[in-house]
Amino acid sequence: MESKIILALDLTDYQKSIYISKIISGEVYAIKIGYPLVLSHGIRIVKELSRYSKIICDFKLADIPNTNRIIAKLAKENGAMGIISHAFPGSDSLKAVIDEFKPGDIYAVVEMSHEGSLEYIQKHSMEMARMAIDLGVDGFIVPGTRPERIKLYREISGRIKLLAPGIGTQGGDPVEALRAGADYLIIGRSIYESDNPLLTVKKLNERINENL
Ligand code: NUP
Repeated sequence: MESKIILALDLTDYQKSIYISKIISGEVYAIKIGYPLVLSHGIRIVKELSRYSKIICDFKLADIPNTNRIIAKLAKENGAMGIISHAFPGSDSLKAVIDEFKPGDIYAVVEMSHEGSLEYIQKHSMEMARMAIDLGVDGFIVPGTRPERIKLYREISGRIKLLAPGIGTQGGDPVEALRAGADYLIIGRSIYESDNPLLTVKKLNERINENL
């Protein structure tokens, strides 16, 4: 069975990131990289890691359409298969990402996993989700820390994939998030900071397969 796990590789160490990507790629659906790795080693790290795994660029695009477009183009040119964009800057900004990055997968952040997400983002999350569906995104980032919210997104999302971060270190439970309707789990520290990342992922995959 295909793994439900997307490894969040928030490292700055080059050797460690290559090593973990190599050993873990066969056990995860994709690897998500963001500013820690790209600011440390440049956008070429996307190309390099895409030799081992599908890469999702977590750039949380939140700019005017033109700037979003330029960044989406860089991610695409360097081999990313997916990109994460914020929805809150509005439909024109998100549409710019979609137009530039297709046929790659575009995932829109509609609600975040941390506490601060309740202050502003969550208040408009359903509106943002509907806007993103209308524009044709492929998936949403939904909070793995709040399974009851994942259920709501599942109800309105149809074919749209739900990717849930916040599992493990932030307190979310993998099986609960998947039962609530998540398609994939984004997991970082509880894998790459463990003593044996490969064994940790294998055990997670086993637990998921046994409980779904
Ligand atoms: O709402 C979000 N929460 C979140 O943790 C949206 C995200 N993109 N993330 C990212 O998921 C976060 O930046 C990190 O890369 C990963 C979770 O990592 P960890 O808490 O499992 O270490």
